[in-house]
Amino acid sequence: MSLPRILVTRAIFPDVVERLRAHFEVEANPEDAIWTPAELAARLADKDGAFTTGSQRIDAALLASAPRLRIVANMAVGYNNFDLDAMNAAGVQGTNAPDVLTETTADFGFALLMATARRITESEHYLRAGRWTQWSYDMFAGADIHGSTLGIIGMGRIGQGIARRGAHGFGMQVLYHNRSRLTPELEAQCKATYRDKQDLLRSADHVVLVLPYTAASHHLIGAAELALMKPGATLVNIARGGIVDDAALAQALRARRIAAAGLDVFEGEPQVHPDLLALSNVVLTPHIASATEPTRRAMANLAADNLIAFFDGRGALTPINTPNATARQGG
Ligand code: 8YV
Repeated sequence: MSLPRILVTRAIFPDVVERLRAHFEVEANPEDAIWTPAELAARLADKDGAFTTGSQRIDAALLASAPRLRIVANMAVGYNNFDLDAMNAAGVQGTNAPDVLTETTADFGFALLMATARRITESEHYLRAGRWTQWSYDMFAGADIHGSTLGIIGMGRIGQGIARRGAHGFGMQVLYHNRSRLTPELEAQCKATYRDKQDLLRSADHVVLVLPYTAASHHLIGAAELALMKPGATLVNIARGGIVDDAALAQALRARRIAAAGLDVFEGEPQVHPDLLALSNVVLTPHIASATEPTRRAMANLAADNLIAFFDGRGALTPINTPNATARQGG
């Protein structure tokens, strides 16, 4: 019996590719070529499954050219690269990689908040440029973290991790906004209080975005929302580009409407809005919130485990949709 055929769309850990080769006929991408949608479609034409890394768009057009495809496993917790309606209609299972990256990503959210509020990268650039000649009382004075008010928009697992760090580690008052309220037990664990979005934006010294990117969260933070924030406030986005209107943010930062921003994700990344690049009161990182070796390895293994379990007939481990069972043979 021939093995299912799997496409691995980006270079990943070689040992994870080897694990896949024990179960599947694998076409990998060790050179890490960035395929156009047409090249991806051509490679998927004879594949039964795919391993994606969060940036390959899986939509109706692509699915139409991949008649055998039954599962796409995303090595990412976010799956805004998937058109779930199209995948459901086509009978294609999608999976993501939750849980294994929660604490690492929450660590990074906190690191980015601290770097931004305490002006760490800005002051390092100053030092490296040889501009540090003497101490002065207000040199790189930033905003306090301890004892301040932290507003978290998006209170899933990562948001809760940031809340726990803020409340228990830094004595912050934690406010959150989410589509649904946490249970009283979780609110108590996170020491977090629910607020509506406007109230949270007005009250928080630091706002961290950790929500999924959907049509409803597109430009959730634009000029009107930035205008509600405190003049000394910090904004951190570790969720997805597109949740923040980057042009409006650059304008607010330039006008010192808010003090600073820390951004790990961008609209149209890896392109970054040129107005953001020109500002000193923003910390910019290249989408690395989950980037530690053990976490990226765990994410890759979870995506691989999803493919293995699915083709073993055990079902996907972390499914994110309910595909139409009759759309594809055996689907
Ligand atoms: C990924 C992420 O590194 O998991 C996510 O949703 O944003 C990151 O952890 C990125 O999507 C590429 O895999």
